[in-house]
Amino acid sequence: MLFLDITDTDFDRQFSAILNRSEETSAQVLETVRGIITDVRTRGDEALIDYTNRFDRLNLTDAAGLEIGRQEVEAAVAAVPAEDLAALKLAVERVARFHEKQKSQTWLSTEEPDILLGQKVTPLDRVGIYVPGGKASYPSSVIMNAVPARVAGVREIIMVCPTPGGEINPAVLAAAHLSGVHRIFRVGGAQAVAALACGTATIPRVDKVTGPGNIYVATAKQLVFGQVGIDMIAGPSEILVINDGTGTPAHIAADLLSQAEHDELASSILITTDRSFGEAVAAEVEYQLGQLSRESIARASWEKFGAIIVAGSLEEAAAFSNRIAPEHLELAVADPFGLLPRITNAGAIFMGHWTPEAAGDYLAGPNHTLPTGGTARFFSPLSVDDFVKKSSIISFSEQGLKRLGNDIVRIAGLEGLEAHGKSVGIRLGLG
Ligand code: HSO
Ligand code: ZN
Repeated sequence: MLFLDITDTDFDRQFSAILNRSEETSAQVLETVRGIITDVRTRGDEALIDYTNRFDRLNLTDAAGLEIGRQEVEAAVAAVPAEDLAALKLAVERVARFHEKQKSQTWLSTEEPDILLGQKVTPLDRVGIYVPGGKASYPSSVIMNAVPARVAGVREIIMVCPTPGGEINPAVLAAAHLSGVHRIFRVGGAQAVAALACGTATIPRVDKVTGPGNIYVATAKQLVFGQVGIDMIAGPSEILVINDGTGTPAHIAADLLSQAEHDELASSILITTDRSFGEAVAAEVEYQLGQLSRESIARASWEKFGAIIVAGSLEEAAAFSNRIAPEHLELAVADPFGLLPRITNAGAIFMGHWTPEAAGDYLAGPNHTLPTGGTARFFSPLSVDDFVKKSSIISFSEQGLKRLGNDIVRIAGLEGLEAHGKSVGIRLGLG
């Protein structure tokens, strides 16, 4: 962990290791993924069965086995303890309610005579949600991807999830069921992304692929982008906490560790105006690390990509945070709403001492799919907007075309595009 003063002369150099921590896509990974995509495109289900049997140690013999049927889903739902199911249900309801507010409407403007202009909003027809298998198979990620798609009005939501050794977390299937996922397939990796992008006899082609995944999945999404839509490419998790010396060091330490436990590459940073508060948090992190079941992941992350920084003022802290553009930003200060206007780059902002980041991960309502790696400078959280597209609407009456026709012809002339001009002229008798 780095303990730095923001005025240290080599602050930027010391800090650069934290900023440049994402995984590089090696040429090897790129080549492997390219090969898998080509294979799925040409051999379809047969390729899917081969890869799934090989990577997930299954014995599928025909493509029908790729789908997780209704009965299996219902059995999983029944296997989830009632209180867990109730918590997932609450999350689904709250996330749905929040995302309802994001819906944009089709509109038509009549502010000019003779001309109607507008925008038609249409849900994507079919989307594919990638859900990782194994340890990082999170029900909350199913909810955060499927619910906005459902709220947007997507007709068919397909989920793909690898089942290593045939195992799948029943809570993931329950979350899919509660969120409105229509079909689920037991495939993962680049082959699953390829199947969603190209379609096979069994897995229908989708319009957009969303959801987190490992480097193979992320690379596959990048390679199929253009053929289908994708959401953002999620990098390792990040949290940045701004503190003014108020609050409880043990609480802040717990929040820092909640991100560190995700991944050895996760980064947790505290910037405080109070050096002794920073020192107390450092001691607390050490103490709490020893009590975590995922200690080795959290410790690796904290040691390499953890930092405590002492700033001269909250203004300085906010400016630093804007430079990092963190995925999660906690304003653990006495007056978080007073500080908020200074914040310009952050995926999600958690206000005050009683809003731990984990609330947003699970059920506050906003999406937990957030821009990472400084991309909060220009990306937004996953939202209903990611599951709709917009068409422009233009409607002129004869009067309208008469009013603007000459200028259309004039601009067509500037571009040397005579046929454009004539398409107007022929209507208006301009010769
Ligand atoms: N914090 C993660 C999302 C997550 N947390 C899922 C727990 N489960 C996104 O950065
Ligand atoms: Zn999390």
